[in-house]
Amino acid sequence: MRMRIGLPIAALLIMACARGAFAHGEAADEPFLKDLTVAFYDVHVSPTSVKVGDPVTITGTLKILETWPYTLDPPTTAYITPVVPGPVFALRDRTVNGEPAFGSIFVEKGGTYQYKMVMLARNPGRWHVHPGIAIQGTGTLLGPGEWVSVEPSTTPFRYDVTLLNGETVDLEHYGGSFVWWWSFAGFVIGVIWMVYWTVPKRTVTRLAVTTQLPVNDDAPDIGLITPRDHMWMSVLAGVTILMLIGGWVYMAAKYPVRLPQQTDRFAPEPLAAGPHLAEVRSTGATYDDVTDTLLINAEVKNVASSPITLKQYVMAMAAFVNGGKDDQQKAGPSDFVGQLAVEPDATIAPGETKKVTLKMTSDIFNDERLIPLHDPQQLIAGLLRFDDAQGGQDFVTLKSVLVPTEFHPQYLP
Ligand SMILES: [Cu+2]
Repeated sequence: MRMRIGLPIAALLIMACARGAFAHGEAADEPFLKDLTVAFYDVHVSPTSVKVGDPVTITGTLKILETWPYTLDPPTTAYITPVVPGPVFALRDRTVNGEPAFGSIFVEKGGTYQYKMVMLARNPGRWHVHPGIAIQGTGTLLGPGEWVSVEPSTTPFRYDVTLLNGETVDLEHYGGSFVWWWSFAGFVIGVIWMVYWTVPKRTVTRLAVTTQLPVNDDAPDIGLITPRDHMWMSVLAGVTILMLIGGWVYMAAKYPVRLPQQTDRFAPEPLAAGPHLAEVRSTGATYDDVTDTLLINAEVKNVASSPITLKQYVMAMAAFVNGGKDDQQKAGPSDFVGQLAVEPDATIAPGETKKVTLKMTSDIFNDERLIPLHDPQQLIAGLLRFDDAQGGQDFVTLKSVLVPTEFHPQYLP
């Protein structure tokens, strides 16, 4: 009885206290699940203002880091996907490393995947659009998000595809009413069965009695299951079998040309490797939770034949840029791009080894929960981007042990 009152009160309290939800829970994953698994960079979503039926393109690159945690299943099968709140867009085309990728792909630790996804705006609204990679055994890991507003259109949404026989159909409505009514017919049979056994009968309302009976006892002496019940259940089973046979005959007659559903899985060809520019060793990182400042100390060795500069640090969905506004815009959606200060900020000569400190101050560390503050393994990982004078780029994975230095008062005992 107490539960009956308590639960609604608890529900009301939760509803009253809950604040408006931002986006779709992208901060929910543990820091290690974001930092050590996949780094997303060069993400672009455009255009950010469209009408229903218009295309929106997501481009970018992701790397499955060598630091993939041993506590997770190794990454093998995955698909790269737009992550949006429900079916508000329809995916039209997707390529990975230049090849059309209709479904899942085979991936590996250390693999770099450049993707392009074109989707059509389906529902009006303002939607947060991310690229993501769904990895079997792990779940979907998110890249940075961009807001896209979709205005209504005067023409209703269509998704035309050409079939093997040359006919063009609109997938948005194709077979829609048949699927609806056919499923409904199956549902009705189920409802009749359920009502039959629960409303006029006492099978459920007198559980105390019925649970005492052995499984195969019809208990005709107390009128639990009568020969009449057997007859009606046979009728329901018969109708179900007739529906199945009817369905098969209808399909064979109406759609004589059929092809089994296709799966197309492949391991994308690796991208052409750029020049290898640097070797990096971490000498520790600290995070100050009061000022939201991440410091990473590293030793960088230039292994190229020309001077190199450290331009960017990418961690999970965030990119920190050592450069001006233009460089920041190129790095990804502005909510997920921050400033990177490199100390000393000088080019590193060929063969030279230099100690550098990377300093980043941003709300995103807290907002996206990127920093492990109370974990059994205080590790972060990301990609360092080095540029050489010839326009070459090299992304080097860097794993650092992180020590929190200052705690918010709320964390202190
Ligand atoms: Cu989002």
